[in-house]
Amino acid sequence: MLNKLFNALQKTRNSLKSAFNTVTGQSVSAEAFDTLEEQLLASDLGLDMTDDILELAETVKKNDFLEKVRQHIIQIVENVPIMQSFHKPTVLMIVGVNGTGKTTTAAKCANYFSQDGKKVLLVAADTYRAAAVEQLRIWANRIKSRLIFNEKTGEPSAVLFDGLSAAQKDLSDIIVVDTAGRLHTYDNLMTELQKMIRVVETRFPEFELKTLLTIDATLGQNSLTQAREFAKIINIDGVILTKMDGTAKGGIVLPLAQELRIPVWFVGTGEDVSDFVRFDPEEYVTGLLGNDHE
Ligand SMILES: Nc1nc2c(ncn2[C@@H]2O[C@H](COP(=O)(O)OP(=O)(O)OP(=O)(O)O)[C@@H](O)[C@H]2O)c(=O)[nH]1
Ligand SMILES: [Mg+2]
Repeated sequence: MLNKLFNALQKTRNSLKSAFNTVTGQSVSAEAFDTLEEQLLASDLGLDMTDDILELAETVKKNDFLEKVRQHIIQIVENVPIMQSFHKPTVLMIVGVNGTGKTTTAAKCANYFSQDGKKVLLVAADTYRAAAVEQLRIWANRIKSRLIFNEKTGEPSAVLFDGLSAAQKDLSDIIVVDTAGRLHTYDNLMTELQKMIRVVETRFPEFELKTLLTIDATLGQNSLTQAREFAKIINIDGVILTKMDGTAKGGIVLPLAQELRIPVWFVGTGEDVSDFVRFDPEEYVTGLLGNDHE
């Protein structure tokens, strides 16, 4: 488990390492601080964290610097509550911008919880994209999960209703709902999302609802804007960071925690259904800064 996150953070780790090397050498010039600032921003650590680290670099002796940075980052990440275990049947509604990885993530979530011994049901509530149901059906077959879909309707709330009715009957523990991609500016699609949320809350109060936003880690600051805007319209319980493999922008967790106070629940580390790890603050910091054995 540790290896997947650690490997996915390799590029970010390398770029941070070279950034920190600029200020831990013998003589530290003003240019070195500028370079450090640029590199921290490029890793998407966010403005607040970048300022904090620059301040540490100026005030702390070089031997203590990395340890102080580590402690500071752990403190920020640990301040945000992580995913709790569920005590009653729970609906995980996967929402987000087009192409950020919702359908793949829905399958990954279903697989994760079913391997955890939960009874899982998938609901294909993206009624917009023609191939969306088929894509989820392939995943559902592969992970042997029950899937509720209705290709005859253009009403996501109707599919959701069917899905939750089925979940009630077969006593599912976790219901994972795939939804259509949308930008926060698509008013009608955002209204529709609010309607889906109401369906769960008013018609199926026995289910807990958790709304999870998929964020494409490769998009860096743009993703942060997306999260901020979504959070203004609907309640976001957690983020799933997708495509963490292959990006040097793995610092994105920090502004999410520090500025938006939205916890990261899971991290996607590849295209396979098993490329999915539960977010753990300490593992994350080790992935970001390396460990002593490196
Ligand atoms: N490398 C990598 N690729 C990923 C990851 N998650 C998703 N992808 C890829 O990203 C692409 C888009 O994924 P989808 O799951 O279809 O995204 P979506 O948000 O459902 O897209 P729309 O339904 O069109 O909005 C696919 O090619 C996935 O294989 C990940 O963690 N790592
Ligand atoms: Mg999709």
